[in-house]
Formats: sequence, C-alpha cells, structure tokens
Amino acid sequence: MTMNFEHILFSIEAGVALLSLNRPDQLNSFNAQMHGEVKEALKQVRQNPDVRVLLLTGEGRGFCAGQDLSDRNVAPGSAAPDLGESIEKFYNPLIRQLRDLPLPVICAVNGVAAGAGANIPLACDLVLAARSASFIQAFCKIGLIPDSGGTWTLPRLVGMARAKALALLGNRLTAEQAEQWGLIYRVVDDADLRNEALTLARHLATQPTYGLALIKRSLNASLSNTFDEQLELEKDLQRLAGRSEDYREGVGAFMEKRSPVFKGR
Ligand code: T3D
Repeated sequence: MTMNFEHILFSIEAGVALLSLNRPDQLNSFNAQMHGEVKEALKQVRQNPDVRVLLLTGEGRGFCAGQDLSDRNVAPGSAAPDLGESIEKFYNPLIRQLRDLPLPVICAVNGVAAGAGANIPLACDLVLAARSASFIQAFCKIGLIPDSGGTWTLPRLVGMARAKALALLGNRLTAEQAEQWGLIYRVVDDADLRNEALTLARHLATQPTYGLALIKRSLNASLSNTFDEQLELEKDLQRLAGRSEDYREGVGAFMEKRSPVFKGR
C-alpha cells in the first residue's frame, strides 16, 4: 500500500512501513509541511496493527540536513524567531515518537546527515549507513546547540570527550568512524544500503515484535535507570512478554521442533 504525500514517500508492505524523506534538492531538510507529513505517517504506523517494523531513510544524495534554513527569517531588523517553539512543536515530538514507537525502527542513512538530521537516526533502534554517508553536528556553525536529543544521546553513545568534540567543532564524521565509535550499528556499501535495510526490516517483521518492543523499551530505560530500577523493570516487562501469544508460539514451536509463526502480539 502506497500513500500520497508531497515531501515524503510512504508505503506499507509485508509488515514493513517504509518512510523516505523526499526533498532531495534541499538534502531532505525539514520544513513545516514535511514535519506534518512525517507526523501523519508515524500516526499511521502506530495505529496500523499490520505494521511490525518502521524503516526510515532519505531520497537522493543526502539523508537529512536538519531544519530548512530558508524557512527562517534572519534579515537585519527582523524579530528573533522562537526556536524553542519550533523544537517543542516539531522536533521533540518527532524524536519522542521514534523512540517510543512500540516496534523496531531501522534508520538507513543514505548520505550526509547534518543538524537535526544527524540526531534523528540516533533516536532509532538500528542504524545502518552507506559507506559514503557522514554525520555533522552542524548546529555550532550557526550559533545553535545540538537538539533532537543529541545532547542526551551523543555522550551516552560515544562518551563525553567525543560528544563535545563533535558538538563544539561540527566536523564531518564519516560513516566508518561513526561505526567504530559506536554511534551507529553498521556501515554497508552504498549500492547495498536499501536492500540490506529492507532485508533486516523484513526479517524483524516476522519476529515476535511485541517482545522486540519490550526489549527496546527496557534498553532505552536502562540509560537513565539505576541497576535496581532496571531489575524491577525487567521483572515487569518479562511478565508482559510471558503473557504474549508469541511467547507461547515460540516455546511451542521449539518443543515441537518446527518453525514458529509469530503475530506480534
Ligand atoms: O530552526 C529551528 O527550528 C531550530 C531547529 C534546528 C535544527 C537544525 O537542524 S539546525 C541545523 C540546520 N542545518 C544545517 O546547518 C546544515 C546546513 N547544510 C550544510 O551545512 C551542508 O548543506 C551539508 C554539510 C549538509 C552538505 O553540504 P554539501 O556541500 O554536500 O551540499 P550543499 O551544496 O551545501 O547543499 C545542497 C543543496 O541543499 C543546496 O541548495 P542549492 O544551492 O543546490 O540550491 C543547499 O542550500 C541545500 N541545503 C542543504 N542544507 C540545507 C539546505 N537548504 C535549506 N536548509 C538546509 N539545512
């Protein structure tokens, strides 16, 4: 099933929702309309029980260059824009949506990822990047701070020393370096990115995705929980997992020496 939007491509097939940012001439930078379309697509992902996995990527040579700067009136004498309002209305809800979606979210970074575009992948669960892709915390070059969760996620993924270097210098981090630093999961050859990401998504869509969502929830929570809080959470989430149809199916199939058929519930 393919749905019509102007600035994104969105389709659902075999349990996989594919959302591709589609303003390639502006390196898929976000304007208000694209934010609105992504929001609507994510609502459909959340509400459609057939969707088991989300794959986020971009069209053209860039993944996303963050905020569309041509949308900002910074002419001399003009009133200062309220960027806090933009963060509150657009970027924070987007990041929360991706992080909280109760299903695995794969991000396939197909090219340069700058500003908010460099931090959106970090709100996803599995990040693949094309070998030619790169990550740029471009905010410091225009007097801003990393947003979209960057100041929280970066130090946790790469350590404070590297997070500060990325954020204060705004240098380009290659995909290979990002993999070595633990910022992303895996680099693949450019020509293979879409297929590798789709293969991963299609595999996950056949798995016990209700359980996978609980795994995602527990690992996300571990970044701010104490050890004891985490043990308590594991108890609560394992209780939920144990009540799922997929758990019964998994154990049943193992005992009967057959392949399981999971339904994501
Ligand atoms: O404002 C708020 O709501 C607050 C929230 C902010 C979140 C943010 O994301 S702030 C950070 C905004 N993003 C940036 O500062 C990055 C700006 N872009 C770049 O630094 C470079 O474009 C890249 C390093 C990403 C890529 O460089 P390069 O040389 O490969 O490409 P290019 O030639 O610079 O860009 C290609 C085209 O895309 C070009 O248009 P043209 O000249 O061909 O017509 C360029 O203007 C356009 N483009 C790239 N980034 C943006 C953009 N247009 C508007 N906004 C952009 N962010």
